[in-house]
Amino acid sequence: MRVQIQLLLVPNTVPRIIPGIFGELICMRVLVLGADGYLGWPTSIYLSAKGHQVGVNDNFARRTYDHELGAESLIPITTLKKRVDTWKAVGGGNLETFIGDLTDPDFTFSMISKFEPEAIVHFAEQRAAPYSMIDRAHCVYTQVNNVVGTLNILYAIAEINPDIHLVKLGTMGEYGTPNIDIEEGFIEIEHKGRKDLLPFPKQPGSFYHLSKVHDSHNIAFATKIWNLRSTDLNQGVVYGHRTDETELHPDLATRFDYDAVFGTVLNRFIVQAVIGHPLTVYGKGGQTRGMLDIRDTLACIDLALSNPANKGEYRVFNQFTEQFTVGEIAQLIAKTYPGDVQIVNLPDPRVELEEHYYNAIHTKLLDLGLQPHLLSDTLIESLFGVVEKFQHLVDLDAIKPSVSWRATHSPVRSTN
Ligand code: NAD
Ligand code: USQ
Repeated sequence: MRVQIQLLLVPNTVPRIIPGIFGELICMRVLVLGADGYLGWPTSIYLSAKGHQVGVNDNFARRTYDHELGAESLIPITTLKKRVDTWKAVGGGNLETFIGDLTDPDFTFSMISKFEPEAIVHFAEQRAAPYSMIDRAHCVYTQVNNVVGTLNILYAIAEINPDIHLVKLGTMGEYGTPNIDIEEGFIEIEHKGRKDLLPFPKQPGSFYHLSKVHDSHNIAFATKIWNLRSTDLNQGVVYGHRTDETELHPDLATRFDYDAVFGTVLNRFIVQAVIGHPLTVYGKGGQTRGMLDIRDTLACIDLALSNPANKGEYRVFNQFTEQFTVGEIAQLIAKTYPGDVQIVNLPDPRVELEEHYYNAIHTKLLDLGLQPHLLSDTLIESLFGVVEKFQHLVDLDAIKPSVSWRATHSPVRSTN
């Protein structure tokens, strides 16, 4: 099935059967943008292990935010060069590397011309909601970086090869928390006796989430006018750290953030439980989010690549496996951790509904064959183990929420 579809996607391509370290597969040329990040790195080596020819791009913006915020990944990570060399040394294959900024149109065009991808996986954006809410400059940076980078990619695809399948990381937060079920991208509306299938209304909760909405509109429009192929993956909050490939060598580890700006909620609560810090539930803790294990991020990307969008098709998948309230996550972690765990309800630094209806449909990836890793005691226990190993590196100052949605100048750590 997978083979037939890929041959249909690129009719002039000679099938290349390559032995990957985890089996054999028809090989595609896949360019991963944002490949030095939390999700981009494990995705790159996962696709390489599957036998694809993988190109990797990053401009190290994420490492620069660490310097700015005085924060860093709890689990030490090596440089991209070292990661790429290590991957080759463990038998994982060559990753052609392109260092550069996607907001530079000439760089983006020449990278895509040179690598000649059949598919592009686009992770390369500023992805922290709190970072985008620090002040005017961080808001503008986030929106320019994300929206302009994506526009440059769309133009390059249209000019170089409109057959390239763009797989773009969006976010469930584009929808916000409406008082109705959230559909997968589109909703049928009947208005004054007429019906249409329209984009689901977007009510995002930060300037970062808004940048993803702007991207989605730009991708949908470009796909329509230039007859492109695109998949918008509205992903929920990701947790976890280990993948089959990162486990092969310590230098292949991906980052694990726990600070109040870049750390996502479950990863943060794991660190807090291990170091004996109260779990920082913002507000009432009734905020509900779709979530997924990092291994399912890789599986979803794989499914999207193997089942490409048709010519002229802009499609949306809601990419998460389970939904939880923040309070439920805190309770689950408190119950699972062998030691004593306190939970505090802090004043919510964000402007968001602290209790709300939430039911998001997420069937399209399951229909394509996704077999979710559901959040289990075993997974939580394994995360405790990883974090315990590095707990001596935790910076307590990084845990307290430092960015308020209400202030136009938030007291981030660098300006304290
Ligand atoms: P990350 O910050 O760890 O990785 C993003 C990478 O993109 C970084 O290495 C950064 O240096 C790079 N980058 C940023 N701007 C760039 C530019 N202009 N040119 C080149 N490289 C650039 O983020 P992540 O957690 O790996 O998330 C990846 C994507 O997935 C993001 O688009 C994010 O919005 C989306 N997403 C993440 C999560 C999550 O929980 N982590 C959830 C939903 C969606
Ligand atoms: N929260 C707490 N305590 C904390 C941290 C967070 O209660 O210590 C709450 C937040 O207020 C929010 C929820 O947990 O209600 C999720 O926050 P988060 O920081 O884990 O996730 P979020 O800001 O939504 O962003 C993350 C990623 C982003 C991605 C998004 C998916 O950083 O890139 O787009 O998850 S989603 O949430 O579906 O939009």
